[in-house]
Amino acid sequence: MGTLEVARGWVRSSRSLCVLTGAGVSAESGVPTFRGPEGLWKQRDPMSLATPEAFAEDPKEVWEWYQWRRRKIRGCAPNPGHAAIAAVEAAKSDFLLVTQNVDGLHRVAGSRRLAEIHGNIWIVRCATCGAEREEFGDFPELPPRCGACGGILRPGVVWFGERLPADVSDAAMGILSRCEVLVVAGTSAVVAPASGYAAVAKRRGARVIEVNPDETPVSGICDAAFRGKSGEVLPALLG
Ligand code: BJW
Ligand code: ZN
Repeated sequence: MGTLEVARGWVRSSRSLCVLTGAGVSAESGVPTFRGPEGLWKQRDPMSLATPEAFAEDPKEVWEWYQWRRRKIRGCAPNPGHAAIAAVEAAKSDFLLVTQNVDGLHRVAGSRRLAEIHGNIWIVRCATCGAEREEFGDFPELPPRCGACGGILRPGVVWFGERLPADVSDAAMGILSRCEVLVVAGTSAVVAPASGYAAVAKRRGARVIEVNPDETPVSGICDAAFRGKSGEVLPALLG
């Protein structure tokens, strides 16, 4: 297992770097993780709400959950982990941040070369005509309706059983097929396809570094693992 100094050297000397993030990276900003106790809303399991079936059955209830989360996230700011990722991007000619997070905090922190593989909670899309726009405010009535066709708007996120958008999925596979170093931070690594990304990079010889207070299913294939908070470890690792 590499030490922090050794892993920092891998990051520094890499020409091609990929950072894969999950909800843990936003935890220190106050955004509840998906599978942590704070993620529960009215005792409902997020796994049962983040599905097309739940939305088809009760769009108002699913939207109430999203409105609750949008309100929480609105009060949150990026933390030093987000900042460290944005800063290392500037130092690399080949770089991609692949994030499962929908909160938009990476962009607020300054990240520009990023693939939001599970979408973005501030985007709304018409379930009928597909019209899409950014909306940061609250909706007075739920579910919100499309101004163009009157259809029901949905959050611009990827639910269980839905395909990832092809452009971001291709971009992620592209960087995984060429990066020298992959840093995996703040993800439980249980949701496909991102749960397989570390193995894709590792198979072709990339160094894989994990940052997470807990072990995960990908810990076993990592070349280095740092069991701390990303807001503390990432500035030291990427700086
Ligand atoms: C810290 C920290 C700190 C704490 N610092 N770290 C069997 C049945 C049905 C489906 C499947 C199945 N097997 C596989 C599937 C596919 C399914 C899947 O993987 N399911 C598994 C749960 C079993 N995947 C999909 O359906 C995906 N699509 C797909 O596969 O399409 C294929 C297809 C082909 C052909 C036709 C159709 C489809 C889509 C997955 C979409 C996931 N969407 C969500 C919701 C997004 C919208 C929203 O937010 O509401 O994305 S689910 C949720 O999980 C969210 C997250 O991005 C994602 C990952 O979670 P993440 O980020 O890892 O967070 P947590 O909470 O799990 O972990 C936090 C971690 O942080 C922990 O490890 C902590 O230790 C750590 N931490 N504090 C650092 N300070
Ligand atoms: Zn419409």
